[in-house]
Amino acid sequence: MRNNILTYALLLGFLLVLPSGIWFSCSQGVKPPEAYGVVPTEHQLKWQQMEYYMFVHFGPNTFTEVEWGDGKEDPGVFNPSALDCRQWAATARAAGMKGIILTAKHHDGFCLWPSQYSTHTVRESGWKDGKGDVVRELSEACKAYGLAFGVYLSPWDQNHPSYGTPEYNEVFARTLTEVLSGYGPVFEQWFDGANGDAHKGKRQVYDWDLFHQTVYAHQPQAVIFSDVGPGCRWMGNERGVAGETNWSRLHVEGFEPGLGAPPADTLATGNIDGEAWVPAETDVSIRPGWFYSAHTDDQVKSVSRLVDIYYTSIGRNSNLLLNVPPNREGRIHPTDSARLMAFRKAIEESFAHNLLDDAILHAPDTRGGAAKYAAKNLLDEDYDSYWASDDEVLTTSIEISLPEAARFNRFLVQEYIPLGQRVARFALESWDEAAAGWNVISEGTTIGYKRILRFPRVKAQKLRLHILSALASPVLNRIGLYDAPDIYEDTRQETDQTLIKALRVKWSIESPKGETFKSVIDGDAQTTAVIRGLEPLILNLGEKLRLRGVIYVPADKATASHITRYNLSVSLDGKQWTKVKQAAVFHNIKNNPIPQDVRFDPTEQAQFIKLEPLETTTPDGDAYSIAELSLIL
Ligand code: FUL
Repeated sequence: MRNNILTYALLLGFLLVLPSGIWFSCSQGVKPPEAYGVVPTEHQLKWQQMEYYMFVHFGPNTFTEVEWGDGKEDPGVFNPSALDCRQWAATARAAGMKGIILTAKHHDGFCLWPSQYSTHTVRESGWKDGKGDVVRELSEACKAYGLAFGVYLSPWDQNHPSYGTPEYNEVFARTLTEVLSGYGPVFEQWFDGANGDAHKGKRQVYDWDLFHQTVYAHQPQAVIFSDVGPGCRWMGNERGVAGETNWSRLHVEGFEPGLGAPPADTLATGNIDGEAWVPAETDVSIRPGWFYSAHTDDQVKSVSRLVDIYYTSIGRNSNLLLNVPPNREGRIHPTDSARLMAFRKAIEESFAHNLLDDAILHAPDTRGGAAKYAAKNLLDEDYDSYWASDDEVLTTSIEISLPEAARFNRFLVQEYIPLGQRVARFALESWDEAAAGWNVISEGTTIGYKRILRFPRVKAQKLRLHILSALASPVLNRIGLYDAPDIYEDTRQETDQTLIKALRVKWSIESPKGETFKSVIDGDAQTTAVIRGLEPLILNLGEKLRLRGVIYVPADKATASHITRYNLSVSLDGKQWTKVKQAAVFHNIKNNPIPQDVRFDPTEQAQFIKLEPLETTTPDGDAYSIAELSLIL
């Protein structure tokens, strides 16, 4: 009897406990998806979540108006009259940026702090009687404004006497140590791969392992930027356009920054099966060049251009590092700052209201049917809650019902990247009641941390996110649907261009002979001439003019052969020439093929212009390309 009672009690207990036990195992027993491939470190994830921060190019070039100083400048040229790093920080903060990266040392070797390893620094300048330190002022301003601080240090150094010898690696490591141990936390260390001296035989073999160890010894959390990471990578151009397909994985074995980097188009897209997690960072300047020049005050990028850049960078799984160069006073120019505020406003208005807030989501393939992985997680603010499907599911969809039909023109989707990047192709579709079928509104390839699709406004009530191809079961943590307002604005003044258009009718190309070369003066930068044998280009203006300069517009392609070194002459009669530039250089033209202003002392009168190329970006090539030749009057 005693036994019976015991058995009875046990059975009852079992029956009472069992149902809740079963329920418990259903919800908790569904294992989370395993990570796919390489994944970001905790620091890379935090970095990616910053999304948008400021680049500051400042130094002697600000005063000499060149893009690449040669290190022979008198340090005295650096003399900002009213340097105000707090104004930079306040501007960045108000623009919605999360940090600032400063060119503490550019290719001219000039250090914006009084480095003990150089004699070409703020200490040697007249600024603040040689007692100033821009790195100190900016790092403190960043702290005060709640911004992260980052450092750009160019390995290429045209000033340091040891450059080109193994000793330079030690010098550079000590220089790094100085900056990384003396100014508080650094979120990103930027290593520029550019080396304009490489072809002249002055080639430094960099000790990258030493440089990386030095960074991590002092700033273990710092994300290291270079063409190939290891923390984040250059995305291959300076136009602000990341690959539409953009994997955060990259093949890095056998590559190194600079000349040993993968091709630009690989950097733009990453590698689907890359063995390292090296997400893209899009660096682009708000002005045509990286350093301030008063001549570009009317060429600050328009709001719509900046908004385009937002979509081709942050909207394509890349962070955006937007360069805003301070002027000779040492302040950000009001035009740049007004543009930044309008840009922020345009983006905030675009994403102010997620039309999915009240939507009902239905995901048939939710992982194990478990609440933990339900589609509603796509709409909350918690980064770590996500929707996932079962492991074997590689194509699936999430149906979306809006409370009523709505108009929209943007779709945002995020993968939960701590578990890797998985989706290879997806589409946003709307239900067509009449045809009883789904219509594609827009589609994309990779998603990654964040992907935004932009398309003409449509109206719909029932939609679906269709995952068409994935490398592993999709894991998404956010989706959004928005109706971004259209942008109306007036852009740069066209006065000069109108005048040139009127003058251009009289122009002709004297040399080389041939119809195809007319494209150089057709006013259309999309049409490009390729001139063989490095033959000089001679332009006849058809009348005598007072000239202040010439503009060389290179072909808008990194693969084209651009002129890097040239002579420029002017003439009254096409016979007697006066050289206004001799062996002059177009800096950084390979990576940033923007129109190149060649300014000279105004000529009395000139009717002929001769551009004589001496070297091109393809050093052994014997041809150069040119989209347009124009005038500065
Ligand atoms: C390039 C440099 O050569 C430019 O001057 C600029 O600093 C840009 C951000 O990177 O490689």
